[in-house]
Amino acid sequence: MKWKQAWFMDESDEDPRLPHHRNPKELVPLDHLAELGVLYWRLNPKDYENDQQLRNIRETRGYNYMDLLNICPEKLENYEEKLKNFYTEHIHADEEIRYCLEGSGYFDVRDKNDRWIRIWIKAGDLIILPAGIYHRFTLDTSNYVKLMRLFMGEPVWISYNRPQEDHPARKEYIESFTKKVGVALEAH
Ligand code: KMT
Ligand code: NI
Repeated sequence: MKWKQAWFMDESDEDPRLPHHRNPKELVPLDHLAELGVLYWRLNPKDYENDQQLRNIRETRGYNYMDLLNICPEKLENYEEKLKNFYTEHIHADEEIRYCLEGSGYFDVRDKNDRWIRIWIKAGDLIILPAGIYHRFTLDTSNYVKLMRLFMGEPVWISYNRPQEDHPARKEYIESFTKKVGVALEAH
């Protein structure tokens, strides 16, 4: 599938729910995201309770925990405060796994040069952010998303706001790049 759903963001402080494309647009290919450790699957969100593909991903990666999160004022307690926290740049000690079942929204992740990449998530998109990557989330102008949250074992939802350069997960994430470069050099 051609990846048309990620782009480098402009730095304007307009409404975060707007796309924030640069002018001209700078799309980001899927393999660039994979280099950052961001993984992506396109699934069928209609019958997610019986989806074999989802089952396989969950089994392979050990995601035994699952819950659903409706992000709209009627269904989410402390809606404004939660949205504010989601959009504050942070990391986690574990992967962040989100599967969009309805609606849409933006995950922003920092690349190796500290630029924001905006990833547009719609129904059927499952995304995994690695532990230690700086990121944030906002709704788009549709103002609604229904997400499945997956986790390995007992879920931990603690966010560590930037700066976190001494956090073990951050250090490990940064090290994972250096290691990969090391391996690539040895292979030559
Ligand atoms: C988080 O940690 O929950 C986020 O980064 C927000 C995305 S899911 C609403
Ligand atoms: Ni997060």
